Amino acid sequence: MESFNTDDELYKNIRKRLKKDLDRKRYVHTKGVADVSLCLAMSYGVDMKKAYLAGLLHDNAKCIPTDEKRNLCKKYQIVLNNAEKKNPELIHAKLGAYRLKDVFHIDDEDIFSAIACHTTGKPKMSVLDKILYIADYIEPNRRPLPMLDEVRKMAFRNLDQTILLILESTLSYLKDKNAEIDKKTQETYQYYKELLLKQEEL
Ligand code: DGI
Ligand code: FE
Ligand code: FE
Repeated sequence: MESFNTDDELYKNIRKRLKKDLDRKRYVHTKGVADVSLCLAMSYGVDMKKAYLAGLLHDNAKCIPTDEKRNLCKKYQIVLNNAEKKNPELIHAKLGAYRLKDVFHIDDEDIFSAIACHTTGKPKMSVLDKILYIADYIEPNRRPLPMLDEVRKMAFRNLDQTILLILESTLSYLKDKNAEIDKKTQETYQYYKELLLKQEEL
């Protein structure tokens, strides 16, 4: 097995850069997500290095001012959908994925995918995609969210069931707020609901 150590220069340099680019709260959240991604990777047999990097880097674009986010999307030729145009808080996922190679010199399709879909999810997520999506929700420093205790317990038992719980909770939160629901969020919910129903029928 390839050696892994969170004290390697690679991770130290990334943390140093993130500490500069993110506000204090976001930096603490980021370290929480990286640690939980690592635990889930151990539990589900995923590459620890990829899981730790995905966790560390998932919100790398979060604290960029909105106008600059839009300019950077043009630079990377990122096409924004309607929900992203109306809700700029969604942009940091795709933008963060494109900055991986350019800013952090990480060229890895699996990490790119996990970061690009970490806010909305997507149908047919890889195990790494699921781990990051879940770690973002359950990391220890998150403010109390609905169903958090159940979601935390489920995370180490069944990834798909956990994804569905998180999506249910997110959709009901967004509906309460009257926020525009990204097509991807709705599609992901539908996909995992049907998948779990089919599994129950077996
Ligand atoms: O970046 P984080 O705060 O750690 O978490 P995140 O990347 O999941 O982003 C969370 C925000 O994104 C939260 O304010 C809810 C919002 N969000 C998630 N799905 C949708 C959404 N917002 C809209 N408008 N539509 C969605 O489908
Ligand atoms: Fe995020
Ligand atoms: Fe996050």
